[in-house]
Amino acid sequence: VSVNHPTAVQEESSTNWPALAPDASSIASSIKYHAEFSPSFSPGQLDLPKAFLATAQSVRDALISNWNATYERYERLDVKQAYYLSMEFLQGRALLNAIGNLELTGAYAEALTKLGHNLENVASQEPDAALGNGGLGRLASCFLDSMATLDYPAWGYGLRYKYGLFKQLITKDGQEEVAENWLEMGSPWEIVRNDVSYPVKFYGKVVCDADGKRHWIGGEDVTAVAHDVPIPGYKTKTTNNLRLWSTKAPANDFDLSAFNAGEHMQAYEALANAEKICYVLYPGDDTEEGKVLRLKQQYTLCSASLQDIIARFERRSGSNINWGHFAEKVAVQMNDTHPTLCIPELMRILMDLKGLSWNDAWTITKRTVAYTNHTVLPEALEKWSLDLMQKLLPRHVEIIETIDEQLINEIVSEYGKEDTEMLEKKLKEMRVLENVDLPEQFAHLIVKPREISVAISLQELEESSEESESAEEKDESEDESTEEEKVMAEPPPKPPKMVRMANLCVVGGHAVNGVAEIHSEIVKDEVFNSFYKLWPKKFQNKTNGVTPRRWIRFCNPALSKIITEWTGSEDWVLNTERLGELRKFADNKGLQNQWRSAKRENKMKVVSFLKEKTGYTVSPDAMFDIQVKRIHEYKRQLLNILGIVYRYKKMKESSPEERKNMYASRVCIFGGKAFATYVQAKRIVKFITDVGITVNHDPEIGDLLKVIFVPDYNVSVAELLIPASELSQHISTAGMEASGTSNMKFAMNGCVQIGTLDGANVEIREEVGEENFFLFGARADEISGLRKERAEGKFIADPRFEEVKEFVRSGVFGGNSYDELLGSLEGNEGYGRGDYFLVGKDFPSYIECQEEVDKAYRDQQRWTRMSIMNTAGSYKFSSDRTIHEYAKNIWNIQPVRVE
Ligand code: NBG
Repeated sequence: VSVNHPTAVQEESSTNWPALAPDASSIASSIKYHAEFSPSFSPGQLDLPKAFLATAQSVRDALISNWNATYERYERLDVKQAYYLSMEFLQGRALLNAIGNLELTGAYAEALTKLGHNLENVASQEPDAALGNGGLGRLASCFLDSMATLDYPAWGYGLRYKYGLFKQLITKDGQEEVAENWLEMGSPWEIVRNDVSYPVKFYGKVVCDADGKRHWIGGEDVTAVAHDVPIPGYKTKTTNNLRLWSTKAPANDFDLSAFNAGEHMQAYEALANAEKICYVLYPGDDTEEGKVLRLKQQYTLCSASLQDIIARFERRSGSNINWGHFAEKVAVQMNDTHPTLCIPELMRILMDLKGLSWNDAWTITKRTVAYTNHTVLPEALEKWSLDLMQKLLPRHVEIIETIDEQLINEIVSEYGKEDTEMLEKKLKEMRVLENVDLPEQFAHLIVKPREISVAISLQELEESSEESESAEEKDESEDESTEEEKVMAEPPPKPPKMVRMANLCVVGGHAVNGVAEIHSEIVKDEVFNSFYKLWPKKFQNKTNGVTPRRWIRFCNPALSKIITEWTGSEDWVLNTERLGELRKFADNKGLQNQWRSAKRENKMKVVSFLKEKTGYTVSPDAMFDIQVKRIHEYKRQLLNILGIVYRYKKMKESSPEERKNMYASRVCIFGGKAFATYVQAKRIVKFITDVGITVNHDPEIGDLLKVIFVPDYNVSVAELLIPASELSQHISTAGMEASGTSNMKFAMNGCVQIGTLDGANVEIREEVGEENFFLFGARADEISGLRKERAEGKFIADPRFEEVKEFVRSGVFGGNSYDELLGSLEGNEGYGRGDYFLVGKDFPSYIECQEEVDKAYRDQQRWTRMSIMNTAGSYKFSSDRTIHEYAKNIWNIQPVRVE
């Protein structure tokens, strides 16, 4: 792996900041100034919430001045800019990150001390900006950090949800969700641009004028308003932008006469209707209203962002706009399929508003847009009802239909000469529209359903269709069946017509990438295999990465200090390949001692945190074994907890002496949110907490085993847990986790992993070395065979798996028999999904592997070596490397130094 940073980045340039906040005294004055003149609180005492806000506002001053300089530079040089469109950004807290990147942490700490505060306490006042679910949103945020750090002209575009991801409470009944009002106190980081707003239209109809031009008219309009969040790079003046849209009703939509007539609700109906678009991240979409809202969100993001991008292009072009140059100035990356509407929206604007031909617009769109796939789970590959889309976005549906038609043409010219069966198969699989009849001009190519498909020439085809017509007539004349039989013989209702967003992305984008090597292979070989065969050059891999600033340098100062000392400088924060130098000291006693004491320091923080959040007291001498991620069956928290239950059972069966010899003490920590309507995931949460209640109060077990579910896992909690981790679990069913990114953060922080050969685990294991990774479980290429075997009733469960289930059913954990939960692991498909995620299959190799973990941990020297080797081998997983790859192979953008 070569991680080359442009030379510009290696220069240290940040010594002369604008005179806003260079030293502790002027920072203190700036904070005092903001406490008085940017007030959100009553005058008087500088208490903690106020101190946070005033501190953040003083940082923002520095960010704004850098933001402006960066913006002017891009504007003046008219450079090609990349735009990362994402429905999610999981930013977490910004204060420590911003002052860290500005290299002002020391000065701020000192300034706050002068004001009677402590930086850490002040920083902890900040609510997490959780405008995302998990990996996909956090990846977007890591990317923003790398883009700015590497001086790439690149912006993020997203939505400013009023309520981010819900707050999770853990009660005796499991998870409860509460709205997360992160904007309650206002956000000090956003700058509202009242002068940057665009109309976004829904519903209405399309009319054609005398020249044949299409116009989308009527319907309802909302206004999208820009909120800019400055994104500072590390050790550079470059400060990029995350532009988030909020929606409001157009200026004159308040119905005053209705209000005066006492119809208060009706008076603000339009306002409420517009504002609710950006109310919540992932509104429930089980209802029609929910679906409409979600589609409105997606379209708002695409439409407002593209209008903004196009306006910028036009402005920078001045009087000579050449649309042929658009793709030389603009790259749009779609983070998963959520922003797919970018494709028809760009087409619409170019054709209907800018007057370009279909062909020109299509060429430009394809050269501009690229798509990243983040999942292979079929239920996550978005499809939208064509009828719903037709109502909401009638012009886009016309465009999508034409794209579909073009694609059919291409498929026909590729496969039309082969047998019709093949052609039919390809059309069925590849078309953008699903369950939609072929356009008339193609209808003759395909034999009607239920007729036997045979390779036939056109002439034969005509003959056969004549025959089938006459056969139909004959059927009718001879029809003597009873009414009842007729009803029974009626064809089943037609399946709903859908738009497949992923197919649209693949067709309309010039590049398609997966997010880890194994995932990108699956994308080519399975998910989009037919497209891959048609356009092999489109497909790429971009293994994910995470920012080493937030995920080592700032969240783990103790370890950072040691790395700097042993590698000789702080260079590693930008050039992570320098972490590799730690390898040669992996056995050094001095380094090992320092390493262990840093880990212990971090563990102590978690000990107090757990006490505060859960009431449980845990020992810092025990191994901290962590699984934190969204709760999902494929991520297999159930495998982890069943492994723990098995361990508990065995401990109970042994004498105190045996227990001590066999097992390393462990604190098993879980964290993660279950989607509010995902019942099985919520059962898993409840089960874990139930096990915790029993095990943690068992005096026979004591510190040997503790099971803790940390409530409300988020970015800030991750920043605390990951530096303290010793073992982390990445145990998804092979082939199902596209990449994973926490695995990278854990490795960077010297955490050894137990995992399957899935997602980025594969590459992590390669980099850190097999001997420093605990591998178990079936491989991706075995999974479908294993499922089939299971479905045929050929799977014989390991007795240890039967034993653990039996134990759970016996009622040890509060009298509940967990029928639904355990039922999902049984049977052959059908009932309860027949252990689709193969927990039972991998269980024996998992628990055996865990025994190896215990052995290794008891040899602390060996363990510390493994830990060091994990940090040393993690250099590839910096998002700087990933962003360089996107910049070079997809976006074609160059770094620009802001002087
Ligand atoms: C997630 C995958 C993870 C991956 C992140 C970031 C979605 C749709 N996908 O494995 O499940 O690490 O994306 O790429 O959220």
